[in-house]
Amino acid sequence: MSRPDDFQNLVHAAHRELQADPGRRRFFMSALATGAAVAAPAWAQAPAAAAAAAAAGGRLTIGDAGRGPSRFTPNFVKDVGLLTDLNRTNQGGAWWNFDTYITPVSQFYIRNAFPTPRPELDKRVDPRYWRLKIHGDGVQREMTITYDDLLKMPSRSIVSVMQCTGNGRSLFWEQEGFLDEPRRVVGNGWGLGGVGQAEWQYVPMSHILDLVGLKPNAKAVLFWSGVDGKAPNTESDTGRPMSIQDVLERPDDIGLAFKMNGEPLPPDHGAPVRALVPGWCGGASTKWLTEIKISSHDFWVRLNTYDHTMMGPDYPPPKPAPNDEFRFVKPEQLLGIPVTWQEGRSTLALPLVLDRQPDMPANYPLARGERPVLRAGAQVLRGYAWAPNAGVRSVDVRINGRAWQAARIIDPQINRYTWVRFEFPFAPAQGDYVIETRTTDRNGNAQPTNVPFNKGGYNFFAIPKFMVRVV
Ligand SMILES: Nc1nc2c(c(=O)[nH]1)N[C@H]1C(S)=C(S)[C@@H](COP(=O)(O)O)O[C@H]1N2
Ligand SMILES: [Mo]
Repeated sequence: MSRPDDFQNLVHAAHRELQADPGRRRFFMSALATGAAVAAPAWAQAPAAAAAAAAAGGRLTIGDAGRGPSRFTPNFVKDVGLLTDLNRTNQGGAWWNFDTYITPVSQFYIRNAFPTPRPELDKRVDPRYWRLKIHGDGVQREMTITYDDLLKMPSRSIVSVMQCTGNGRSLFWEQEGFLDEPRRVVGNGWGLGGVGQAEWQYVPMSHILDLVGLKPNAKAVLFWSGVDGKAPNTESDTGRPMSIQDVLERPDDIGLAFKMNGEPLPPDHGAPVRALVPGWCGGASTKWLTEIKISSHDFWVRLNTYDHTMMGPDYPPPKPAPNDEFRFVKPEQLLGIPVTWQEGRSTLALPLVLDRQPDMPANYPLARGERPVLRAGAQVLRGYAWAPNAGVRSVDVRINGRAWQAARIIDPQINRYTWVRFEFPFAPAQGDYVIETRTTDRNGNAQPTNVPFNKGGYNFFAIPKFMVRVV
């Protein structure tokens, strides 16, 4: 889509100003909304609500936040204007604006440890030079494959949720009060925007394992990037192992993804090739993949020791064996139980009241402590539910602690890894309401009312409480 230069200049100028003075962000939103109404083409026009909000003093409303103006940063390749800014390397989805079954790339959260590697600065992620080394004492034939080799291999497509295990962390603060030592949760304040659903095209591990020939002693598989670091062409400590049993349980579902929603994998999401481990925390789906090591021993790396592990009194860490392989971590850093499968969860397409969390995301549609506002009268509320281990059986909602009522699920569960959308009628009078949503999976596990403390605030799969004000 071509953009008129003057509009883009306006965006860039405003963006530079914003970076110089983040306090001007709100003003910028208003200025842009007003400017856009005058001259910009339809795609660039903020919805009428945005103009109204701008006139009323600048705050974004539920409907227009997340449909904000373009925002470019050197740390990402895509325009992150539709995402909320958590910090330098993390961008959350605007879940209150989600309405599609497949999340478009422009609305898909980015969770990076470091800035996105760019092919123009780092050959290792340029498809012309990209190499994947597959080796280790658990394979019969080591190989190195190119991007063209990969494209010639048989591939499959799967629709699957990708979720950061830290999604929902805000609710550990807001609902469970884990703000102070000894039970203090730390990490990105995702709200509920650390999740999206895409169609992934991938070469299944079943094919890769046939090529290299698995030895009977194979114990673990390490998916390793090693690419994304503090600066281009440095080595990073990012990768994630899984046991060979975990792969052999579903070798056609786990694989090497090279397309997202029908297009070549975008740089911010791991181009040219990432691991895809549907149903597990997103941290297992290593982006910018360059190495697979299959060994007769276990691997310990950042993402299965002191990061992305359940740490706390309820989670005793595993004990390493003498011949295990350690990359960038020491045995004394095995602090918790690595996060794997994601439990059943649900969300409404409404922003959360964020009152207590340490850092408010920039361009969140609500100020600290503010409730979203709905109009009185009959309406339909909608949301998303997922339970990637078993699939979603049902979704219930309740208002102000009254009886649970079944919501209507509107999408088929085409495989266990997909989310489904649900809706239910809501006809409130003026006042304050708490709306709760609860997924029950096909094994009969329902979302609990709370989740015990863990230091990193992972796996918040308790029932979320959405507070609204009806006027
Ligand atoms: N190389 C690399 N792979 C990575 C990460 C990373 O920082 N570097 N982040 C992981 C985490 S924690 C998550 S949740 C997912 C996020 O994928 P997305 O940014 O495509 O949404 O990528 C995973 N793969
Ligand atoms: Mo993550």
